[in-house]
Amino acid sequence: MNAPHIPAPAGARQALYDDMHPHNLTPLWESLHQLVPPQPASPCVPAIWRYDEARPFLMRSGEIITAEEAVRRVLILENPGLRGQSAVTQSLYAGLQLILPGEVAPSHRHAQSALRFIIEGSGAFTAVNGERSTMHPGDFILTPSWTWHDHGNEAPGPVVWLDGLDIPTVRFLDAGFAENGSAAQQQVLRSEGSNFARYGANMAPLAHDPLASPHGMSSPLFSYPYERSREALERLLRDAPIDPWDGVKLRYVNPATGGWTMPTIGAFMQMLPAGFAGKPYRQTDGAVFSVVEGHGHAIIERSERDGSTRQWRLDFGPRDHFVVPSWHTLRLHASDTAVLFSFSDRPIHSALGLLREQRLEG
Ligand code: 1HN
Repeated sequence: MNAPHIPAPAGARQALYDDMHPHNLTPLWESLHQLVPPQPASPCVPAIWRYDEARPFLMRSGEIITAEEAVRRVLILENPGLRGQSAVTQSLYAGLQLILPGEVAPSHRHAQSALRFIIEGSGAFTAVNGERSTMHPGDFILTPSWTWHDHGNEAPGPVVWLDGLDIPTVRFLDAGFAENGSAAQQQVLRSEGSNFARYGANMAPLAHDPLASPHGMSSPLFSYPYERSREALERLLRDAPIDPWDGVKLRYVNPATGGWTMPTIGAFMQMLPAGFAGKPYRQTDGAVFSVVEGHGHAIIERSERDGSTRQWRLDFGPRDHFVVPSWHTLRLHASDTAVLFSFSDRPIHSALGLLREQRLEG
């Protein structure tokens, strides 16, 4: 839809707007073109959080508040275009969480789905519905909607991870519920690794009923170790053709269905060979990237309605985070072999028939 020029309201028009305003009525024709834009015009903007800059603030937060007092000691990665909304994109939340030796982040559950991606340190754990999973850098851990979860650190050093949640989506739907556990830590009901033994070996229990799963619509496998993901990517990088847009990119799956790991958040890991200069692509799902290994840069472009283009260059290294908003063109470059974790709202776009993707030659 092109925006025809509608002059500023005057005379009888403005009088009508003023008179009906107290009756909660407003004219569609003044906002139609914003409501139905010809292409996504996100208020979300490309941004990067360099770990070297964020880490000192995180460690300072460790000196002024305990994990228990904070409930979750997290610095929110707030999109510069969405300040005050606790949002990294219009639909997603991201934060960096710190847990110090001996600390506990108490047990609770909520309608929001969460993922953890481990950034620094080893030996803390997340417990999900009575089973602990020890954290190592690069591990991907789920706490699906309405599952009990708490975190603890029995290791000698600080542990930091990236939290990804669907908070803005659940807020938009007014579907948020939450409950605190009766004790700070859940009782351990199963030995560590039992969910991996059941679902992580390309096999599944005969009796698995996805509809009766305590993980609901999410994967019953809740911890995806980095070494397994990395090994797969490294092998494909060596032995298979490299995708000109993505390098080698895989999505994390629910092994019981082959679908997404959670209904609202999709997660991915990719490896880019040294010297990779990716072709440009854009997609409707806005994505958050966490750099695991290697260095490179992202060229992000946004085409404005007046035909002009804005461009960002984000130089990244290990433990940096950056966000690529919906329908922004992304080109990835790697100077040395790079591994990138990312998550987005792709399952929502896909389920609603709204997913669009363009792979460009540029
Ligand atoms: C939450 O439960 C966690 O469990 C982290 O670690 C961040 C942000 C908002 C609401 C709940 C966690 C969160 C959160």
